Amino acid sequence: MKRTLQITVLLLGVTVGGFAQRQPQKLPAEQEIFLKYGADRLGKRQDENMKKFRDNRLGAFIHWGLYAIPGGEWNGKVYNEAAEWLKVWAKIPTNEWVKLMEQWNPTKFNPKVWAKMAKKMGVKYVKITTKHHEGFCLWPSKYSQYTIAQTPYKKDILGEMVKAYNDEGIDVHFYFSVLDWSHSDYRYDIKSKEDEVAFARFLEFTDNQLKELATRYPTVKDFWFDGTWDTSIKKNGWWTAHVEQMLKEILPGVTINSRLRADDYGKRHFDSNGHLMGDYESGYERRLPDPVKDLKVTRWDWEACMTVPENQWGYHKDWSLSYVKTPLEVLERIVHAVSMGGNMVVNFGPQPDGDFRPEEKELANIIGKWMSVNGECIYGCDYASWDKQSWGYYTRKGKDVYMIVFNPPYSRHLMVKTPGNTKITKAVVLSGKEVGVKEIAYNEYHVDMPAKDPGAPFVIKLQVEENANTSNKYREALT
Ligand code: H79
Repeated sequence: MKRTLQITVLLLGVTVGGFAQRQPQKLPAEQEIFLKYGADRLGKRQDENMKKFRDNRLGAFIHWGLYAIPGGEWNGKVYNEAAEWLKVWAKIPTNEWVKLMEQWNPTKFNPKVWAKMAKKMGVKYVKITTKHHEGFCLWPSKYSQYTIAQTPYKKDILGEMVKAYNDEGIDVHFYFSVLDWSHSDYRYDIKSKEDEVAFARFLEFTDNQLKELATRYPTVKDFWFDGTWDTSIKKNGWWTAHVEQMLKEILPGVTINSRLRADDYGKRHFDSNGHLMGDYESGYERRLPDPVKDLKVTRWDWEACMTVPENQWGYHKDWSLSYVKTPLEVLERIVHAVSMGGNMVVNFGPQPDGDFRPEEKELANIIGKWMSVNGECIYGCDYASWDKQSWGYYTRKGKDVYMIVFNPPYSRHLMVKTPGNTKITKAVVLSGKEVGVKEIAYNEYHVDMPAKDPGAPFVIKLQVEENANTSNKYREALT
């Protein structure tokens, strides 16, 4: 009774403010409700593993599964929607879909080439779909009949990838879909005793697969859960907390995304008291936080992920069906994410033959070239908390502040406003020359453009002198 009343107060509080669509803010402790399966901590994790996750900043997603074979086309019809959901769009029964396993033979697959490509692109980690919604496992799971072991390829392709990426010093993260279209015990909701029994079996099966992944591949650094939005899972919030604990017992230090979690009341990502569950927020899929309204994102770790076409994660034959972002547009999103204190993961959907499509190779190349010159404004960098300027974004690492210029002004003066008691003492273009800095008013500077226009986004590193008493307050916008 008391609990119900408290929840009502909480919900009212959130809607009356007119921000029903936003995450509830932290409540005063006395108004918080008791949760058995809510947040495990307040604030960011500060251990070495989390620090590494955060410092990596740039990652790549690999969406590879049976869906790569039809590539968005079924019985001569091309579906424009996400290729990895084709089974749903074309209403293909599981027994027919899994026959695609007979065609899984990626003759051009070379994990060393994949790892070198990632290394050259400058990504510090790769998130691999171990099992997407379709249920096909890229590892020889002993709990499923739909695995790589039952294809002509036979070998443990996930293991080959893990080894190759690790050999290049790249962290491996596992994507895992709880939702499994191939499993007869999966339930979208629990409406009967029979559902309850079947779903309990399904959760045990999932535990077994996760334990299998965590023990077979002990170098995995992170689990990124997906397919956790159904009512059946929301009614079993206890299980999501259990999974996180179970994985952390097997792999101390492993990081886990918020999308796994649901609390006692089925509230996801953020618990009923407004606290983040899991280690980092993973709701930014194909979008970024709003730089003005979402200042709060700097309070927790977060990671965004993006597709290159509008919404294709798995391989789709025809990218002309939606707008394809240019490498510069992808780069700008990477920089924007880091400037707001987050990570960015760029998606790749390898072809069924094991090669990457030319557009993705070119993208990796262009990003890599830029990162090789300018990577120091990305890796280990964070939100700088300086006033947003229209020429681009700021990032910060310790005492260094980086200006990442995407829109140079005709005036050729880059306006910089520094926080109180902060002086700019020097400005240098990365892998270039020093540029002029002029103080034009109190805490206002003009930083010069490089003499020769770089013709591409460039980075200026600022050396600053701060009064020890200066505290960087939050401003009106992120960057
Ligand atoms: O793996 C990629 C996507 O396939 C997967 N996540 C990324 C990383 C993803 N697909 N869809 N979604 C995430 C969002 C889910 C949308 C849903 Fe629905 C809304 C699921 C249930 C309601 C749309 C409508 C899909 C089914 C019904």
